[in-house]
Amino acid sequence: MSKIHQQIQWYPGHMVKAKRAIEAELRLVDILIEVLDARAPKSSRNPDLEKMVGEKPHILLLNKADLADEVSTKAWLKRYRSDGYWPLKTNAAGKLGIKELEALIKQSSMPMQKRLAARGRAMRDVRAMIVGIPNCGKSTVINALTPRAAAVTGNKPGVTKGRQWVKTAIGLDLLDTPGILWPRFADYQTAFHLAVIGSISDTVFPFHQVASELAAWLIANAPLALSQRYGLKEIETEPQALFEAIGRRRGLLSAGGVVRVDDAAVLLMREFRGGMLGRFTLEKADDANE
Ligand SMILES: Nc1nc2c(ncn2[C@@H]2O[C@H](COP(=O)(O)OP(=O)(O)OP(=O)(O)O)[C@@H](O)[C@H]2O)c(=O)[nH]1
Ligand SMILES: [Mg+2]
Repeated sequence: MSKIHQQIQWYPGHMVKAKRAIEAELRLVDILIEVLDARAPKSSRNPDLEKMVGEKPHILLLNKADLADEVSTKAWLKRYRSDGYWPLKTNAAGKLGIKELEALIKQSSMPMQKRLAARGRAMRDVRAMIVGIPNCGKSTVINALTPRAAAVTGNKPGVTKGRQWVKTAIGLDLLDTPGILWPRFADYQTAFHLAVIGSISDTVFPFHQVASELAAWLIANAPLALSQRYGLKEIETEPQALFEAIGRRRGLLSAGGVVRVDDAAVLLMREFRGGMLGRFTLEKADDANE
């Protein structure tokens, strides 16, 4: 844990730079679209943005909603709506919620258009920027909003390096920006959640530690899903014992018949991330008081 804290210390300088860039870009746009990961709606949000956005509409996309628990997603939408945001759930990869997003962009930018009209000026394309932590689906959202594949996607943090404007068919100009990291990253639980959803690389939060934390979380919160997925009659109470049980069930054995625990950990993580154990949200909306 202390090692992780040390490594996390490395990020603030990085963050300050990203923050300045976003501040400058925010001046160019009418609305902000912040992409969250619906599995961690609190940890994947950047609290600094709130002040930076000012009066501009701030859309919060609970993306990857297909992997999150539906009841939790509903609770988060309600909470964020009551906090004054424009929240919406999406599954950008499956192109679900995109029509709703287009409607929300139009709706939230109406006051801006009305102000233009009041000054005798014509309606113009809405300018928006998409921000979010690494791997939350920013490029996929942009692709879903544009007729042709316009932004490069990839399932590892930090794929988008450059910056580009993307024109859409619905009178919207989008600015694609690189993902930014949560400044309260120094909080262990936040770092763990971000690591599980694939926003923090293994060099910052060692894989075996993330897998152990995830195993502990599943043992406490979803024992039934574990027993169903891996055909376990009893659920172990320790992560290492759980990896052994999973490894044995899946035949992950070395030549001497010893369970390959590390491979079992990789399997659990991959299957969790792929939604094979079910749909889970790591954070509860009513715990979100800051
Ligand atoms: N299941 C699911 N996967 C998604 C969804 N949206 C995006 N993905 C996947 O998540 C991965 C990351 O998506 P990207 O669009 O590249 O994410 P990004 O935020 O642009 O990532 P960086 O540019 O690296 O910061 C890809 O494998 C996508 O296919 C979604 O709604 N549901
Ligand atoms: Mg990207």
